[in-house]
Amino acid sequence: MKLLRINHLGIASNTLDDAAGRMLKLFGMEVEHIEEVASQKVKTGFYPVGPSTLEYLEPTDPASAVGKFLEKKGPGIHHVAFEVDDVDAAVKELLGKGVRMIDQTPRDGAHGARIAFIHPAETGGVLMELCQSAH
Ligand code: CMX
Repeated sequence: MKLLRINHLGIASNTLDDAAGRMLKLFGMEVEHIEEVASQKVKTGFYPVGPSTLEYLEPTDPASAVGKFLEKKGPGIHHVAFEVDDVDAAVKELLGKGVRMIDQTPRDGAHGARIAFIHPAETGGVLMELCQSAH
């Protein structure tokens, strides 16, 4: 597979309002898009930065992946997402190498993307996402 770019960095935040206040104060940036990903029990707020994006994540349930992360580690970088042109092929390639995937098949993410997570135990402690954009 070829990693095309860093599509986004996911940042865990207690609330999207808190993130919005910081982005406005620091960089004069307003949120471009807010979307709830019900399957992940998370609300996302997107801030484009050149060819990439910051994706703030607010848990809608403390027992969700982001809720547990916040409880354990506090706010901060949660995952890095790489753009690929064929996420199905990329996941098959990794499974073929015996890599521990959180998602054995890609699933729907925010912005109509199809995504799959690699377990952080495989990556040196960073949660990595493969992402195929809708456009
Ligand atoms: N980055 C790095 N390590 C992480 C992590 C993260 N974001 N989240 C958890 N971990 C680590 C923990 O520190 C822990 O490590 P140790 O065993 O060394 O202590 C280990 O993973 C297990 O952590 P846990 O708190 O017991 O959590 P779970 O095993 O229940 O789940 C994980 C961990 C990564 C499998 C789970 O968070 C997951 O499935 N994540 C993928 C989905 C996701 O994150 N969704 C939110 C974003 C959705 C979106 O952007 O659309």
